[in-house]
Amino acid sequence: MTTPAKAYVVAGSESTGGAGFQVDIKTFQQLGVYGIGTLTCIVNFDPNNGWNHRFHPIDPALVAEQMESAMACHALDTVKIGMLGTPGVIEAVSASLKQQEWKNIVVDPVLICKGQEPGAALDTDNALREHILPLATVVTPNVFESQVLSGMDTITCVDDLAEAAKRIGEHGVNYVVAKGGVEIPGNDAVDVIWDGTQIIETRRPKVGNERVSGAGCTLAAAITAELAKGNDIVSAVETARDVVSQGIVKRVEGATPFDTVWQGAIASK
Ligand code: PXL
Repeated sequence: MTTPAKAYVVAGSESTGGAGFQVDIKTFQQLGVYGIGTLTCIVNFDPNNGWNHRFHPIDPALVAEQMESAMACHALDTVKIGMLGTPGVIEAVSASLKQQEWKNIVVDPVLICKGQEPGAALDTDNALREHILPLATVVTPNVFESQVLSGMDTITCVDDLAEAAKRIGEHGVNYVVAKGGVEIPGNDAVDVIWDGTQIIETRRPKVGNERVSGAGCTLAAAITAELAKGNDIVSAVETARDVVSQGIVKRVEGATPFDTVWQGAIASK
């Protein structure tokens, strides 16, 4: 018998394999963690229409049923929440999560998916803030999401990012990992961790200036896997950044206009 650490993900499928659920499960496996997953929606990029997102929600009752199976089968204490897609799914996921105790709830606050109605997206943002963020122990916003969640008008430097992280922390999240990515000028991609008392900066040299698909999903999934193994947040983020940096160096090309992260680049841990 084998007893690996287990991590659970509740997220959407992105059918080219470059983001979402597929990335989460690949990342868990690469880091030696047994992955369990629940699908919330399906996103199919359209090759005949500029690779625009075709978004298909999954019935909230079907999401709840998947969560029932997963949570009954495995003693889980660590979960990543990725794209949820609709207010109905958000409410179902929140209700299911509340049926047990969790040590780590890592929320990647995927706010906008192209192809969704702006009005629907706003409802979804509000539902995420109301039902999911209060449950989060870790949240991993990119610059845009940090702006929206902190209410700041602009984030143009690392000090702004740190301020946004502190403000998001006021919502009761234990750890905010605010990602600067390629958005903030400088040679390094800087992320900041707010732990409720201090800001910890983490840096990696930028690998070009192009956004690579799946970087955010990979980062949050790797943090989740490392927390599932019992590691602390700072070492989890550092390992996750190595997974992403090396995965971008060895990125994978497809017919889409952007490359995607290769989760297999880092040696299995
Ligand atoms: O990268 C954000 C993301 C997350 N989850 C799903 C997605 C995307 C972006 O396309 O499709 C399912």
